[in-house]
Formats: sequence, structure tokens, C-alpha cells
Amino acid sequence: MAVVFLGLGTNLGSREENLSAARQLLSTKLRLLRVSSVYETEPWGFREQPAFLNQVLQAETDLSPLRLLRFLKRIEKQLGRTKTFRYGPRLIDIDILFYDQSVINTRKLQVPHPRLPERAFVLVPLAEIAPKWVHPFLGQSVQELLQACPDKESVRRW
Ligand code: PH2
Ligand code: MG
Ligand code: MG
Repeated sequence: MAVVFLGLGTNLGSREENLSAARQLLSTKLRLLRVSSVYETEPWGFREQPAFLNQVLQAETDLSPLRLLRFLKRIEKQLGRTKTFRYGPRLIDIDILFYDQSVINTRKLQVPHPRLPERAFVLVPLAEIAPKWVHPFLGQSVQELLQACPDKESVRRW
């Protein structure tokens, strides 16, 4: 069994329903261990789009990283996600943040999520449920990463 952290994001349609439908589908193959609060967050990367809701889950799974990725993509499709552009609006986005202490660097999949240290919308909910989790190659805890991260005021509890 592996312990994984997943980041959920949505800024189109009924955002709360998108999150709850995603949690529901995820729980068919993962055992959810911890669920953060929902946060409303200002768009990062491309600013001219609606605000996001973000949430982080900790779960246990026996899926390999690639099978987990395929499962997440299938859920995104099932919930009606269509292709937009990089950092653009989406119905639902489910990203692998950490997979145990694994470091994976393939074209398809990078774990830990490469932009984690810059993203308050991930670090704030992550620090709520796992402040002491250590980043496998930066060697800093989530709490330390959050302290060093800008834009924390762009993230509010929903
Ligand atoms: N996801 C993005 C781009 N920008 N901004 C916020 N606030 N939340 C997100 O989930 C998000 C984003 C691409 O994955
Ligand atoms: Mg993403
Ligand atoms: Mg994604």
C-alpha cells in the first residue's frame, strides 16, 4: 500500500458538486485517510478566469503511480472535463502531489508535483492535513514550504 496526496481543483460549473463527485469516484479505488477543508483561491498562472475551489486528500492505494494517473484522468473525463489550455479553466483537475517518498520524472508523470513549492492553493490545504510530511528531495516539510511560499492571502477557507 502506498500513501498518496492528491490535489483537487475546479473553477467551472457547480464547483462544490465537482469536488464531491470527484471524492465519491476516488473512493471507489482509494481509501481516503484525510480530507482538507475546501478553499477558495485566486487563479494562479493565468489570472483572467473564475476563482477556484481547491482541496487536498490523503489516501491509501495499491495502484502503481501510472495506474493511479490513468484512474485520475478517467475520473476527470467522467466528470466532463474537456481540454482547454495550460493553467486555463477546468471542471475538475486531480493531480498527484506526493506518492509515498517516490521521485518520478517521466514525460507522462512528475512526482512530487513540480510546482508544489510555488502554489499556496496546494500548500495551505496540504499543511492543514499533513504539515510534517517531508518533500522527498527538497528535504523540507510541507509547513516549511508553506512558510516560504508567497501569495498565501490568495487562499481563503470556503
Ligand atoms: N490550477 C491550475 C492553474 N491555476 N489556480 C488555482 N487557484 N487553483 C488551481 O487548482 C489551479 C490554478 C492548473 O492546474
Ligand atoms: Mg493542476
Ligand atoms: Mg492536472
